[in-house]
Amino acid sequence: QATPITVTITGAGGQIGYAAMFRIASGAMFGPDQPVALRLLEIPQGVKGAEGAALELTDCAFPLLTSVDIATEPAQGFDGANVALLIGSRPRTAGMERADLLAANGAIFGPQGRAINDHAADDVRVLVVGNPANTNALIAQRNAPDVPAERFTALTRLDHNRAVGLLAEHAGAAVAEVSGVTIWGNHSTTQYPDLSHARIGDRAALDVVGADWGRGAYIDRVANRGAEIIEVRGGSSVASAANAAIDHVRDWVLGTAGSGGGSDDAAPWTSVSLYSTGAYGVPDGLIASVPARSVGGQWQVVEGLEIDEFSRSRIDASVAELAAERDQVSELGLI
Ligand code: NAX
Repeated sequence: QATPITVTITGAGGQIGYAAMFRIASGAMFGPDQPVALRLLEIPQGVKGAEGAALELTDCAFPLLTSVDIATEPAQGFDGANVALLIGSRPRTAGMERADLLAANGAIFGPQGRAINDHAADDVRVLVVGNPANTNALIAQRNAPDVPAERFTALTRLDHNRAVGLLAEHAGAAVAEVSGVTIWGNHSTTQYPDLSHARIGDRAALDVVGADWGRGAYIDRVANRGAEIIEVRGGSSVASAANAAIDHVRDWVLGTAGSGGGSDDAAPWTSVSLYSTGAYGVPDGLIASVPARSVGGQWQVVEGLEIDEFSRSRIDASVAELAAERDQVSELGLI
């Protein structure tokens, strides 16, 4: 049997961790032939939740699950991690000042970045889910100087999947017919769900749905979908967030679905918040959402897309928010 892949899940006693771990253990992340070892990292208040989940994992008798370890120290939690899902964070609550939010997350993602740097496996891949996800990923990355920067990513796959799902629903088309959707920028309400290059079957998506909707109400609907879920469900997105995290890591490790591992112009892409090296005018070092394919276990930004004036201004606005967040955490001495 193959060597197990060690997956560390932070915030494993919480909702998204709970929704993710059973699917990971069942093979949804790496396929039906790849064993996994789980490490659940929590703070003391969350340990009972992780312990309870671990009991249930035993009761599933997953053939692919080789071990479950629970830790409260990052050094132990990230020891030998091949994949790190950073889900636990301090999200914004009502009345919280931005500086307090960023400082609280600096206190989480700085030490976690250092522990990943010192203890994770050489091939570690990091996905930050906990909000503010892009800037938390930046904090972790800047605290892990020995890990290649491109191994730090943040989750905008949920936004991408929402964008695909809502487009298909509106057009009365099958999800499988939709391609070429991109989420640009920050995982926040400034994000830009871009249909400029999207297709439904063999037609341009904007011709099918009309630019009034595709560049109007659609953008707001996708960007505010999290709030819509909270309003209707009475709680934030959980299963869809866990699903997106699994999609993100699966595509990263195994290749973008349907691309056959190739990087030809026609191959499908997804949206990933990646460490920028300047593509599409995103300043170096920001972790921003871009269109990307995974080839040979590495993300590659889709090159050469034409960006019109409307798209340019929307991308720039969201990227400006990321730059402002970076400046704030820098002023706070967190990076
Ligand atoms: P929960 O509050 O259910 O769980 C969070 C867990 O993290 C808790 O058990 C807590 O004890 C633990 N935790 C806190 N600090 C920790 C630390 N330093 N080390 C280890 N564990 C720690 O939240 P849940 O619904 O699971 O959401 C988790 C995060 O995902 C939130 O920050 C949320 O805002 C974010 N989301 C991000 C999304 C995205 O698309 N990027 C979408 C869904 C979700 O809103």
